[in-house]
Amino acid sequence: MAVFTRGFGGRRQREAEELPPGQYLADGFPVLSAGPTQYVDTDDWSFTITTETGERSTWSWQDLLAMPVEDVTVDIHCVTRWSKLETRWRGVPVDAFFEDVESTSEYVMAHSFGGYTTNLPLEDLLDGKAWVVFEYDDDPLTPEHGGPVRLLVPHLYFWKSAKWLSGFTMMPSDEPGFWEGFGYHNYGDPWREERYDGD
Ligand SMILES: Nc1nc2c(c(=O)[nH]1)N[C@H]1C(S)=C(S)[C@@H](COP(=O)(O)O)O[C@H]1N2
Ligand SMILES: [Mo]
Repeated sequence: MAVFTRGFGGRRQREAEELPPGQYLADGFPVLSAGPTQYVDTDDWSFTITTETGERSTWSWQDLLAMPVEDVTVDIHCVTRWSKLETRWRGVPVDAFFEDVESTSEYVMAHSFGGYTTNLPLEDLLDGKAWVVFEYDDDPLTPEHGGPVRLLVPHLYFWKSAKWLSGFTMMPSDEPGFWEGFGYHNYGDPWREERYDGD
């Protein structure tokens, strides 16, 4: 009981002090998708990085499971103002995919099954800042939350964490993804409240 009370107090403390500006703590785990939920079998899933020269590297579900896996506990922040603290994921750091990819491009377009896209600087995906995840809270990632595999980029607003991830295209110059083309901020740092174009 004492442990529970202390833990709860700690969480409340975090809520007050550690939410980015304009965010509130979500109840549960909201689902936000611009289109219909995609149902992709692990047998049909693959992830392809296409470079500026057209070179392609592809990983199957089996390839993914053979890669170095990490457990990560991170806070996530949606531009619609909900945040969730200490969410638990399992996946492969994006760095591992780039070990065998040769590219001079500094920008990445993440692609999803279903057609969603979002753009990111390559450096925001590397050095342990982003993961290709397939479990949430010790269970396989559900289709609603982007399973079998989604991108996780917790230091940016959650629209950058593409659900139903299918690939990266390397871009020599930056281009807007889906929401970025509809007026969302190009970069999306929650601590600077970069919600919309011009913020
Ligand atoms: N493919 C795809 N990925 C997506 C989206 C989407 O519509 N399609 N929505 C984004 C937005 S705006 C948010 S807040 C999160 C929501 O993830 P969740 O439904 O798991 O909470 O997914 C992001 N990734
Ligand atoms: Mo969002």
